[in-house]
Amino acid sequence: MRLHSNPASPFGRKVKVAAYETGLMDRIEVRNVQTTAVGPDPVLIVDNPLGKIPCLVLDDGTALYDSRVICEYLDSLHAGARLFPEPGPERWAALRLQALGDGIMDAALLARYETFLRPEERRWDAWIDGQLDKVARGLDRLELEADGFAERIDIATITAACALGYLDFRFAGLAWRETRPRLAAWFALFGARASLLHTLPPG
Ligand SMILES: N[C@@H](CCC(=O)N[C@@H](CS)C(=O)NCC(=O)O)C(=O)O
Repeated sequence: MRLHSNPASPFGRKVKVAAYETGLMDRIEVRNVQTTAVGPDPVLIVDNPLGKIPCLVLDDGTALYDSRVICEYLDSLHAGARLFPEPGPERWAALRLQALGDGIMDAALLARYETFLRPEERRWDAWIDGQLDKVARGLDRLELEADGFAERIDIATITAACALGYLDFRFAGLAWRETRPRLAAWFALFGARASLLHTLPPG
């Protein structure tokens, strides 16, 4: 299988962590891509018309996106403990936490694009602040739930860890740990897993 991704992409990292945790990473060849809304990668858009990473191309040419679909697909390929719980209350809880982690990454990415991509004279500070407020509220919610993360390796904890890793990578100044000690303690342990260490964003 071929994965369009980028070492800096938190959603790409989520898929790679899921692949490591399910023992499937050695079946995936990664194609590193630079892609933005204003400069989509020409090869990627053949597989994903949205021009977004991650996108997984199966051996028969079928393209899967986005990270939620790819992670669930990978989870269907292995015989170990499931990343996605069976249908029922646990599954809804895990999917909701996945959406929370994805939402933190979406908001952080939009804030990043606004400063990194958008020409300075067109920047809108209130909009950046609004995205970072979403990040802060999302983190507060994760802090409330962090006690339930211990020992869990599933799509909820993988997504939360990738969101926190992205904040450390691009928004170190947020100092999110200062007011979220339980989340910080959990991430110190979870972030030391081999799957997370193998997929660290570029230093
Ligand atoms: N919902 C998507 C989000 C993917 C996403 O936003 N990827 C970013 C990079 S981390 C991207 O490809 N941005 C390029 C663009 O917005 O055109 C997922 O879960 O995979």
